[in-house]
Amino acid sequence: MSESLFLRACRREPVARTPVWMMRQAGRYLPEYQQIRAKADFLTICRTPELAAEVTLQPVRRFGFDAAIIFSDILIPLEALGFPIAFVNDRPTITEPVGSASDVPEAIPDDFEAGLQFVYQAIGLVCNELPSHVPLIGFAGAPFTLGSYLIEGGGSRTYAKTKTFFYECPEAAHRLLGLLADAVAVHLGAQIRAGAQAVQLFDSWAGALAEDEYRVWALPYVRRIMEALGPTGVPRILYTLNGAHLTDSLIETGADVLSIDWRVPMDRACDRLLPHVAIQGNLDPTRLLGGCNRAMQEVTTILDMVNGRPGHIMNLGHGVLPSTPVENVEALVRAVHAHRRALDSSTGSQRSDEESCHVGIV
Ligand code: 1CP
Repeated sequence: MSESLFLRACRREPVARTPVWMMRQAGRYLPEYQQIRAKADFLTICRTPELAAEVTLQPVRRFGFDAAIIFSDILIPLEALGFPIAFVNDRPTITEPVGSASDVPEAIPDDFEAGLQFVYQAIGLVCNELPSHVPLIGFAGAPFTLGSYLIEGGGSRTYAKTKTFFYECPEAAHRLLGLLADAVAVHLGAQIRAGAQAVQLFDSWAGALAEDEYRVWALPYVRRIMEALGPTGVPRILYTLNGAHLTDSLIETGADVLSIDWRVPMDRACDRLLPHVAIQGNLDPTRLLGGCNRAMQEVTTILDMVNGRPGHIMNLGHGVLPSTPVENVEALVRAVHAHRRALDSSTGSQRSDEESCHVGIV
């Protein structure tokens, strides 16, 4: 398994070609996911190990990605912490949000891990099926992002309730974030024991924080999780949307890989980050909405900017959009593979423009 391109890139070791996978690679843009989804709602798929395992494997089979990510959701562990979740019009909702200091649980429930067994079982099933060179990524939400869902009761544009809670009840807010950090460390540790060979922490909404606030409300808790997982030796990936202003702090978290969005060009990101961490990213998911030649060109532009430096994993800057044409995802993977061939044949960074959009992935 040490031969996995993905794991080698996470460790900034040289690779024969850039590994590629996509955030939200299992999901609504895939017809085979839609077929399962027509018979089972989203939470049922998450809670049924056989279904979760099947949808995890679908994109790996179809596209030949270099990593799988377990099908679940960042909100799933919140239920095991005592906060029921529901999807209303496809948007996540916390039915009993945190509104006051007394709503913050005193401790992680004794049956927290037991309540998440379906995730660990799904991981076991996936690991039995994956080819040996394709590792499985486990994941969880980071404390700020999870805390914002708990306090807002769902998604938010301004995080007004979250920030009000932070400012008015700072002691309870820190207690909540600490509890979430410990729970996430337990959940990720259990995923690793079940077979996950890398973990990704999604701090999707932490980009809403100015750097001084990030250092108070996010950094200590992300670092606590990274430190707890350090002894496992598995690569720890940290994703932050809109996080370019947080770069110094993100490096300080102790993550092995920073997953970045598209707002900073890849050549500049490489110069700044590669001395410290590996980089995952950074194609804007909306750039997969045009034709497939365009998708391939966008990928080639990013790979040219990396210019063969070790420590890059090709990915999107945020999750794939449900309206993305499947052919464009095929084109993305093909462009990454073609870039290797271009390098192999010493033709510099020229890609094979003549490759048709309709050739399947092998
Ligand atoms: O079928 C459906 O209707 C459900 C759509 C869906 C899917 C496929 C949701 C609802 N979650 C997921 C799966 C999911 N979520 C994965 C699976 C593995 C994969 O990548 O293939 C992962 C890693 C997540 C992580 C997740 N969930 C994040 C972090 C990443 C990100 O997108 O920023 C967040 C914020 C969530 C919450 C969530 N779950 C679902 C939705 C629509 C949302 C976002 C809601 C919002 O904007 O607040």
